[in-house]
Amino acid sequence: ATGTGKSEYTGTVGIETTAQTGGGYALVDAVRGHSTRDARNASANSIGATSGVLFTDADNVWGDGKKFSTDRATAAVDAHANTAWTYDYYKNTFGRSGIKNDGKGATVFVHVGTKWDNAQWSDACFCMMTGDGDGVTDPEQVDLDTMGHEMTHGVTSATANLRYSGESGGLNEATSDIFGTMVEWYANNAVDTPDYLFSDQSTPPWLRRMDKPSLDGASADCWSKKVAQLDVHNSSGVGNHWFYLASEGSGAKTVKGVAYNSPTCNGSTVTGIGNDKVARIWYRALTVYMTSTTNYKGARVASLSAAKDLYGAGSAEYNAVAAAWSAVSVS
Ligand code: ASN
Ligand code: ZN
Ligand code: CA
Repeated sequence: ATGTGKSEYTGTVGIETTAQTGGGYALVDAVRGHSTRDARNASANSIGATSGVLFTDADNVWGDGKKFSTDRATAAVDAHANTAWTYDYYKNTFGRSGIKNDGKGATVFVHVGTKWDNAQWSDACFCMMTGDGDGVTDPEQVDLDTMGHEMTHGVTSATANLRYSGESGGLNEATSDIFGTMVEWYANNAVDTPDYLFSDQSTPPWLRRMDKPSLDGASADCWSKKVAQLDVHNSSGVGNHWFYLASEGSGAKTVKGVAYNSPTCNGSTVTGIGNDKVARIWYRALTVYMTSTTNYKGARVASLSAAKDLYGAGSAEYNAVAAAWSAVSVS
């Protein structure tokens, strides 16, 4: 069935629901396999696949469209719809049927914890968990790039399985930021104006950005030996910066109304090839060439192997990938 969702970030949206025997509807997307549950404020570390309660509704009209809503279904509308966008991005771009490519959907939890200003993926429950934000400036953490980021952690686990520490951890995080961003570009203005800002709707003005990651005060723009010591959400900066440079090129540029200014670390000028191609290259690198211990040097090799497969050695695409890695000091 198709329900009407009054989302907090996207206005009124169609959502895939399931009619229940005995009447009413459940927040189960039978097309993509995910279901959305109210964690009832249980903490993230206590949640299992069947924690909380499945959202149900009598008339298939869900939520009230407000941020920080007292209607608990509102955040569920965004989480449910944005998980569907993410599934569709992987399916329609790469032919991937869900996180494990087996057609099965994850469980999605909203209202995790109390004022938990975060979201996460768990392999253990095959579930995504989202909190309600800080209750002041940050609303519920259910916007599209956030859901894309968390679901991508599941995809990474099921493929390269990049270990979540050191440089491989930074690559794991960058992969989630890259595909979280690409889901936003895939959905286009149906959800939000696409950008290279991460978590800009739920953590305004943004939590991380890809043109110059160091603008967040902690992320790395350029590779150095020190990068492995950073938190994985900051060593990701090198990979995010590479992705931006390979996509859009270096220097100042306004894209869909947002002003970016991406410096290179080696004084070079990089010309971008567009984020669709870079994402294709990264997906192939992730699913064919990277392993749990891949570091930044290895990611350069993996993405060049992928670019060679897709576009040929010495192609403009291959050369842009190489130039962007050199521009973030990975050679
Ligand atoms: N939002 C964070 C992430 O997905 C959560 C965490 O670090 N556990 O990376
Ligand atoms: Zn993450
Ligand atoms: Ca964004």
